[in-house]
Amino acid sequence: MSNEALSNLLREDRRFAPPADFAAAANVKADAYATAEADRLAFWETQAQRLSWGAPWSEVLDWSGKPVAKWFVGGKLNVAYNCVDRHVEAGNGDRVAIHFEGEPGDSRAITYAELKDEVSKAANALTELGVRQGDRVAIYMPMIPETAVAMLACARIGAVHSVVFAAFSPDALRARIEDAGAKLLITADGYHRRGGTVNLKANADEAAEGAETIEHVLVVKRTGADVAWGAKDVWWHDAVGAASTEHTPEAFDSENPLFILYTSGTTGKPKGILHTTGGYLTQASYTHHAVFDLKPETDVYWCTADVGWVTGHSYIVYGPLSNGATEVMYEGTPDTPHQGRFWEIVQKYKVTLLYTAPTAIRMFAKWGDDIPAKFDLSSLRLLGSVGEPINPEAWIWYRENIGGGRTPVVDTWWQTETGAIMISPLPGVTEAKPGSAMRPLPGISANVVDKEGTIVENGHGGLLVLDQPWPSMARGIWGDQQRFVDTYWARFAEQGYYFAGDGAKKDEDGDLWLLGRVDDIMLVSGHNISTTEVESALVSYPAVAEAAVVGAKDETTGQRIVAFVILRAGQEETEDLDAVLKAHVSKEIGPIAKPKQIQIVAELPKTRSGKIMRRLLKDVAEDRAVGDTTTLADSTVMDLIKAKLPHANED
Ligand code: 6R9
Repeated sequence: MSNEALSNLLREDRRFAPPADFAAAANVKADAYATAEADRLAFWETQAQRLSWGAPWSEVLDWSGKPVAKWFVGGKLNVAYNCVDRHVEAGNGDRVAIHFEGEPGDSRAITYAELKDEVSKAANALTELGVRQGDRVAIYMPMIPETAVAMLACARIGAVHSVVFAAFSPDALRARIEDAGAKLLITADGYHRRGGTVNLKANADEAAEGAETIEHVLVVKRTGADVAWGAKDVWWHDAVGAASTEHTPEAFDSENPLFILYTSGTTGKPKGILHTTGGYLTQASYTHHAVFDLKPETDVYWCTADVGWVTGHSYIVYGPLSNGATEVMYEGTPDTPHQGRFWEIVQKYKVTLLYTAPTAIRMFAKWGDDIPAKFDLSSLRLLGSVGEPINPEAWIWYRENIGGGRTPVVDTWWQTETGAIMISPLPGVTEAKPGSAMRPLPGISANVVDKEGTIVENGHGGLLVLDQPWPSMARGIWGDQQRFVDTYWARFAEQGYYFAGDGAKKDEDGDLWLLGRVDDIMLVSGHNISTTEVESALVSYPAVAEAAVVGAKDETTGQRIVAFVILRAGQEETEDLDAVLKAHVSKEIGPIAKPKQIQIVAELPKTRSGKIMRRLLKDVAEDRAVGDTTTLADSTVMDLIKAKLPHANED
């Protein structure tokens, strides 16, 4: 960044207060902010009491080993007991925990009593296969209930799971197995995807082949496809099927590792982010209760993320299950067999709380308003968003077309490293602004600073930092604590801030607007301009569904703004569209932010979790060979974009 702080360009005056009945019945009210502010540690101590502990803690936070925190020091708990058994003991064994919907339309409802039996059996089977407290288990699984069972079974015996997204390659899986030294791999024969089946076992075999630490491969039968069978392979239905439903959960130390989750970051070797139990579960549980306002007796909650991402860990498995939720789990894609599939599922299960990503919302907007309009979505009472900044227009589209213009929308900012939601509206309290994640949650503290670490005034932008420890913070990078310090804590070592890597601004009221990754910020004629603001201006033009903006080298202005734009279904690429869009951005946020070049494209390069990979677009805009595309969800996308932009540097 240049010395000037991030320019504050976009204005947004729309406000959405919670409906009165929602506010009146909300789980968390406005007083929570003041309570937490008065005594942050006492506040978290209260939230930890949401859980059942086997032994009490002696100290809430030990921060002497900074930046590695210990929360609820000396406390003991069993995560699986908290997510399963205690709901059965409380008399809720007949409540459905998971409504599973397979892509081909098969479905299963699993109650808490059944989940307890399955998790207990799996825990016994894992023990039988030699897995002990502290051992690492790699889980390479599709979106099926056994994945949650496998994770909970690890937690139950104090083993550490490392879930690897099922669409990752054998090489990526092998690298993660080796880094963690996993001794067991849990996988499936395959899964249903876009009307076909994927042979997951073949990939798992290829990965396990060279991975010497793997002693056994436990295989769930999902598709029934023919699979190769080796000496280490064990069928889940044999090992787990034969195991006893009796299993006594042991209470483990609050800092016992729960999971490793690899994030690729922008460059280099994936980082194995380490999370532990007591603090993690406390914040996952509290934030799920506070942000989604879950009423376990009546709500049906659906988080559409894949369990291979942190969102799946915290808001499919640990948050909702610790709160006794009834939730939907869907195996497939949103457009199989038709583009209304999500809305059909909402209608079928009468989903009340829906949590999805901006990339999906923009895709639905692109497909057209008429698709959700065909379904009864009146059960919905709250909508959530996570993963990227949500453009104000996408926020409005979501509220209007999915939420019927009545539901609160919560834009939730957090990271794999933060473990749980950090910045979000409270749905029964906050008067939300479309596109803003608003305020840190009660008990959380964040700020925006300039590159020297000085806090910026309201109305200015800069770098988002977290200036107080929080319960679900990462405890390190597996096998490389120095990298943990260097990556997150070195930049503002003097102030002791965690630097998240994101740009943000504080508006005139002090509310926070996330502006994308700092690496993506553009420098145009001496002004730091966020990609998010220009993208949001483009998306606010009715014909535009999605936009990605990059700064390309420019001899006169330092960088020039190049935009890649996807149109909504049925919109034609008219002669004057280029000029119209440039004028629109100019009017919305000012001439400085006007793109020099606009390309209409059919798709944008995205990671498998749906984040736009601007780095690759920058390569195209600067007319050089496109860099590493291994984390791209669809490798053909870049060819299509390059074909559309043969001479990127010509204006
Ligand atoms: C949960 C998750 C983390 C990065 C984060 C930021 C972006 C996530 C966001 C958001 C703006 C939001 N991000 N939520 N940006 N508004 N509501 O996505 O974790 O995969 O580790 O990504 O995602 O850039 O730093 P992870």
